[in-house]
Amino acid sequence: MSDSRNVLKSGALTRRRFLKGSAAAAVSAGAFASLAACTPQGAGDGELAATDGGAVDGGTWISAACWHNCGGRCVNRVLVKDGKPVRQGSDTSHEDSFEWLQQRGCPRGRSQQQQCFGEDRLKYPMKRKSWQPGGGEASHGDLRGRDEWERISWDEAIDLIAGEVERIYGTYGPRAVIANYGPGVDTVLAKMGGYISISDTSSCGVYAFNMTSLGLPGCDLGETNDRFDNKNAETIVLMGGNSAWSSGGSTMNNFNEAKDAGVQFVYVGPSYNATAAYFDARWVPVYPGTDTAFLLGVAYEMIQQGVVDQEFLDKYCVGFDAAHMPADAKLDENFKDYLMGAYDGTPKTAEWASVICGTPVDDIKWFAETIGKDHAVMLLHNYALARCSSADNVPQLFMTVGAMGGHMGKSGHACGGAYKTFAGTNGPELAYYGDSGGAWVENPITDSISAPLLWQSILDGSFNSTGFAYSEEFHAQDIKQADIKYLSFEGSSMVQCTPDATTAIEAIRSMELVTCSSHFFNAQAKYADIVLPITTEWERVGGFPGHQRSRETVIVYTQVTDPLFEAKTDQEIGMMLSDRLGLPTAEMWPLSEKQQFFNQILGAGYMDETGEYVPLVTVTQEDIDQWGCEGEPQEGAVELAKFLSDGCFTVRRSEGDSYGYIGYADYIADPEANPRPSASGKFEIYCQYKADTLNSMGYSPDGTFKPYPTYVEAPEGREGMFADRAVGGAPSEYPFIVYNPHYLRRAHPVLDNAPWLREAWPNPVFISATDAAARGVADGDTVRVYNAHGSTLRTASVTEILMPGCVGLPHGAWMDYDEDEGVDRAGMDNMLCGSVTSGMGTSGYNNYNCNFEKYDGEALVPDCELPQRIVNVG
Ligand SMILES: Nc1nc2c(c(=O)[nH]1)N[C@H]1C(S)=C(S)[C@@H](COP(=O)(O)OP(=O)(O)OC[C@H]3O[C@@H](n4cnc5c(=O)[nH]c(N)nc54)[C@H](O)[C@@H]3O)O[C@H]1N2
Ligand SMILES: Nc1nc2c(c(=O)[nH]1)N[C@H]1C(S)=C(S)[C@@H](COP(=O)(O)OP(=O)(O)OC[C@H]3O[C@@H](n4cnc5c(=O)[nH]c(N)nc54)[C@H](O)[C@@H]3O)O[C@H]1N2
Ligand code: SF4
Ligand SMILES: [Mo]
Repeated sequence: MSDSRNVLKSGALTRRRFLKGSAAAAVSAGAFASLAACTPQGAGDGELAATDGGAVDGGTWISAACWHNCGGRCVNRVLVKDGKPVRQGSDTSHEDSFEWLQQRGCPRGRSQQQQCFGEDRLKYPMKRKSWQPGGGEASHGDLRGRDEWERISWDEAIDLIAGEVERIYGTYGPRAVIANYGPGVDTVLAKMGGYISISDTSSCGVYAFNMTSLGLPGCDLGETNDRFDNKNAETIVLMGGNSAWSSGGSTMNNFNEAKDAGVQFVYVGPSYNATAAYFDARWVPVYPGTDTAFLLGVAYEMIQQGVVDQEFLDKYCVGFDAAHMPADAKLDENFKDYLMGAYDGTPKTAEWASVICGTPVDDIKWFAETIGKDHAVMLLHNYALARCSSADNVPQLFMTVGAMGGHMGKSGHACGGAYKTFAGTNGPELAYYGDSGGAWVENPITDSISAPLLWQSILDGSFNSTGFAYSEEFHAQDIKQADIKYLSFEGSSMVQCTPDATTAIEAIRSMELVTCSSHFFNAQAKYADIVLPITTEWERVGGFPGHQRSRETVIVYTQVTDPLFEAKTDQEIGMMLSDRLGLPTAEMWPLSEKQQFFNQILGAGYMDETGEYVPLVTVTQEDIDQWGCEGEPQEGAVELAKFLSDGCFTVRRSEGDSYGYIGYADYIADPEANPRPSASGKFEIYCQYKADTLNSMGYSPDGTFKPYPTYVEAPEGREGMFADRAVGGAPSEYPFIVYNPHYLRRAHPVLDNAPWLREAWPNPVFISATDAAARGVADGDTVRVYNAHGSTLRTASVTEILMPGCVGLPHGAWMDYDEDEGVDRAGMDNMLCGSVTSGMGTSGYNNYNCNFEKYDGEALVPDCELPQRIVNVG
């Protein structure tokens, strides 16, 4: 809430009138977030003007996609009249209650019409004017990002790409290509011999490591409790995270019973954000990237206060103390003795921790007592703390502290991930959709580049290939050569979302070919040579949003309009390119998009009260004939037409129903019969695999990681705030830690261009009142935020709810780089994240250092007053 307050304070809302009928409380925390009706540049008259709140006669409500990677996965519905959207709404399939939650959308979802029908949609295939096929000089690579564009036909576009793909694969081979598992062009590239891909720890940060080696489930999702159990806790700790801003949908509602029951909430992180405020949480401040120091102080104090559940540790864990070591231990050291200072002479006291993490000593001691063995506590972590350099010990230490309190496998207790749609509930999926039956072309090349080193590796001509984040296979440093000539941007925002934007521009300019399929002239398109316009999901046959979804709901969407202008689907593009290259197109895409969707519907199911999975949708022979698809009629819980019109099916819950779930209950009940997936079958507070693997990968000096969790300094981070890295001494050149909250205006960069959202959320940089005063910066001033990696401009939002020493630069703003001045004007986060990594090749977005100053150039105008990026090519 408080972050929103600053948005209000920055003054932009005063100019607005609010849209009648938009859901002001759609961000589930009831943040001030609202959909503003001001029509700045580019919102246009025409179709969109019809949504200004007036009455509508007639029209039909249909379900529509909200498909981007915000994690919300909400129901989105559109009132369509004469083929145009005139209203947007959300879940009306049933009345909302805690038992039967609606999956309501947020203002981003309700602005999707500005994606589909946006004036800035890419309409035709385009070619960068100076680029010519053939490589070398003909590419005029240095003009990428500043060239003019010309319209070309689909035939020309496919001919040009096919010719270049043949030339590049023929001359240099597949190792000259980087792509990222996109569904069309990248599928063709996989068939041509493959490409080097990217290993990115992205969302889950260091939890993208092999968590099973510690005894945790993959990424530590899935072993907290069902939401009906939250009220049984005395205390719920939220470590990092901000569901109110960045989970959307209904996840905050999972805690409503607990909130009403008076459960105490505690928020641990650098800002007292909207989520903390919603729960009236006690704030325990920590600097970004220093959670291990904080938790070590907590662990030490738990021992001092005698609140450790020794019995739990002895029975379910290895490595806490010398008497309980795993069989494969090579080092005669254990966690407890490390805490006591046996190996480095430094006991990890609250006082020791406080210097590093900035948490007051009394807060650390209070926290240790609060989460002790005599209390019912849910320790729920988000992943912001894991998206930090050198945070690789976070998962093991969080688990250790949970085990010290005995907080696993019991009602009212939990220890694990709370993120996106898993925030506040867990257990087996109760509703799901079926398999599409589509084919998958394997990329035969298994080498990958660590995302934070991507652009530098391209320039260096070599990279370290150590396995894939989110897999269970990691290996030792393995330096490979690569002379990259072709970059394919399809379905990911590589330029925007990968660290080191200034190096990205240089690396991209060294290519012979860059292709991009996109809806808009975003950073990927801007720096490409050939741009292919793709349909939005509103122009496709319908589908199910991927990514994580609520355990109780399956969401579906239908087609809103025919494809606009010359946009095509990824599959259509892939098939055209494949045909032109003489590849076996029918093998690669054996099914139509419609049949794939139909298969997903037929395969959809839900869990009935007896625990059986049964078909969800009733499909008749008439339906099958009408769709013109293959399939057998079936009986389900809901008729096809109703399912598609509702946009979802949600399982109705009740207190004490058969769908309840307590994480780790089976292991706690019988550890021998239900071992954890680690080498010892237990929670490994000493994990040999962890240390051996991390130390061998070559991103941190060998020996950095112990088999038990310790505090590891980050390359920048807390120590980087000080000259000579001496904490508490003189400030360094970059004396702040910058972190990147995921922001309400957009999902990553997607929707950053939507006029209503630009108007509603101005995208400031958050600066603490203390630091602002010290630098003479007032709320609303334009500031330059900079470090050794880059420089960006934003309007300051000066706030009391951010720890001094921290700067919050929202994630995902569309890069607007002024090459003459060497400064980005959009507040793009990856300007300040450099080619820095550690541990597992981690993308450590949240603990870079920076500085800021009042900007002496022209003040920024609000983003919503800037013209939209429209390329006029005829
Ligand atoms: N500095 C910094 N960087 C970060 C983060 C941070 O906090 N700070 N966060 C990180 C995190 S957690 C994540 S998950 C990543 C996300 O990084 P990405 O996954 O790269 O980001 P998205 O924008 O979701 O990428 C989707 C892209 O596909 C396009 N698209 C949408 N639909 C379609 C379609 O049907 N077909 C095609 N071809 N394209 C489509 C969208 O326009 C968009 O460009 O960013 C990471 N980067
Ligand atoms: N609106 C919107 N929603 C999104 C997205 C989006 O781009 N926009 N992206 C989606 C994706 S892919 C992801 S991964 C999620 C990310 O969702 P979250 O992980 O919740 O993301 P953040 O917004 O980075 O972090 C939230 C809070 O964590 C705290 N924090 C930051 N660094 C640290 C740290 O080092 N330690 C501790 N203890 N706290 C810290 C800060 O208080 C911050 O407000 O959001 C998803 N939802
Ligand atoms: S939270 Fe995400 S999925 Fe839900 S309506 Fe908003 S943008 Fe769409
Ligand atoms: Mo993410």
